[in-house]
Amino acid sequence: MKRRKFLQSSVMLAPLAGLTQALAEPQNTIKPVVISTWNFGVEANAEAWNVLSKGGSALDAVEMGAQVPESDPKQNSVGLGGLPDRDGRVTLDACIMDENANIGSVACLEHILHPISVARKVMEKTPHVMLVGDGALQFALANGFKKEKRSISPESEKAWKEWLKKAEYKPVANIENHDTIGIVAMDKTGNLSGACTTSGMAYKLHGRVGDSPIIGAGLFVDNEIGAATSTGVGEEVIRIVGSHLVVELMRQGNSPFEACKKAVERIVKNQPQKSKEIQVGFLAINKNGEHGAFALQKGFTYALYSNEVPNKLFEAKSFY
Ligand code: SD4
Repeated sequence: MKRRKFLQSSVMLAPLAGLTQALAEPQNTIKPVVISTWNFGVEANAEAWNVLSKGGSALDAVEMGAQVPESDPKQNSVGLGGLPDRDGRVTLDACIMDENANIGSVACLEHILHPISVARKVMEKTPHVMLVGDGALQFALANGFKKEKRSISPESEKAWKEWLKKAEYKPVANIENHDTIGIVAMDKTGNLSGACTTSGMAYKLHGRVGDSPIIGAGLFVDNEIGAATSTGVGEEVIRIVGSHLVVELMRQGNSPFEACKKAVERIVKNQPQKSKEIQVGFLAINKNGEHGAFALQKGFTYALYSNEVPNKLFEAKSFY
């Protein structure tokens, strides 16, 4: 990606000086590199970088990074700290994909601290790619994961009880507090992997599954081309098989920024009215380690960590 295009792709929240330096040699592949969604991406990246900077694999890096918000009980959009469904149950969705198109996924999983690691076990230990609900829990317990006694945080329970007074399902863009972590990385050897984990849309119907655990929707990796992930209203991402679309658009020669933008435009084309009220954001890297992001609404932040840009937060450009 040319420097001009890169600058178009994002508005830096940090000073521009470092960035200019970082992009002085656009021909060189930027690796290792990790990017992840939203403000908590900074902490997730730091953990992922611990792995990448020691020569570890992109797969280990994204799993470690995704575990960070999963472990945080104050994080009300990922992991067991997440807001529940309308029945008061915290149901978790996660998936992981490596450089060889190995995939693993869990959906509607309860009582488990690290759904991303269960997804990895599904990938590595089963002939399947996705386990849901009780079956996913059963598999997790059989594979050494602990059933957490408390499966909803006191704060989330309080928020749910408040919500029950009106019981209206009306997600508000960016302030609905259910941001997903999508994290994609390229390691020193040039291999790509990605992970995505969430508690999903707050106050969803019990059993609802969003884009985040669906390979191709919430996450997609093609080791020849690049990797992409998404956040926001999952139904709209599934409708366009968003992350796969972004990767295929990069295959056709689009930069990560252009690919993310075109995917967002597809959502607008499908749902011109609805797209004004909801948030969806895409984040991608290509095989050169160049990155890009684009969202429907303002306010979609993401974090980038490479040797040249040590963990900075950006705000993506948006359609509206
Ligand atoms: C979902 N994509 O369950 C997730 C939610 C999300 O920012 O990312 N919110 O649809």
